[in-house]
Amino acid sequence: MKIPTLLGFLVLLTSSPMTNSFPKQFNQVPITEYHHKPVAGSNFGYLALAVIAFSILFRPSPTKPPVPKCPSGYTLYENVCGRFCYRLESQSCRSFANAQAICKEEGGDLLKPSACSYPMFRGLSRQQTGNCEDFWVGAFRTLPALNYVTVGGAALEDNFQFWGENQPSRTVNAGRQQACVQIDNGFDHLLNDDFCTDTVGFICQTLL
Ligand SMILES: [Ca+2]
Ligand SMILES: [Ca+2]
Repeated sequence: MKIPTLLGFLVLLTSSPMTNSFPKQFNQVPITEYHHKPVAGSNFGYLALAVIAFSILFRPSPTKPPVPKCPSGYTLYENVCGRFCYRLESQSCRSFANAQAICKEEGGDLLKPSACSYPMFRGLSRQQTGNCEDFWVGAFRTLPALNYVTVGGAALEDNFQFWGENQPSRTVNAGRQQACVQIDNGFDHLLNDDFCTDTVGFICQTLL
């Protein structure tokens, strides 16, 4: 219903009643009495109708889902690959353990590697011009085990397609001691297992 139409309807409802107050024996009622004679109960009914009409017109719109809110310094990541918040640190380079501790203090953990979202984070890492060129992500192995696991405890597939050339190097000489995974500038921003004590950048992730 259009606003002018509704307002007209409401004015009609809340004005002095006419139909119910029309005397059955019109000729027997003085003009002055006709104009001022109240009719018990009719105004209350009209008021109730007006309230109903207002409640229909001004009823609250359906509640919209709350806008996701990321922690300060974090950016919302949202597409078919997932929905979470992330923060890439490129100024303050840290060891794997220190980087993970910072992410946990901020309510999350290091970014869990995902084949679906990796291209975006690879591109983001490539754009960085800060102090740190490589970036820890949430995958590691506990020596002397050879299998990498993610921060969620799930296995990082050996066929993860974003390992750098000849990586992981866990079975090759010095590579045996490389147990933490990073996006490595030296490998075209693909994954490399490196020494956990190296100080590099890192990517934190918090779930919504
Ligand atoms: Ca490196
Ligand atoms: Ca390596």
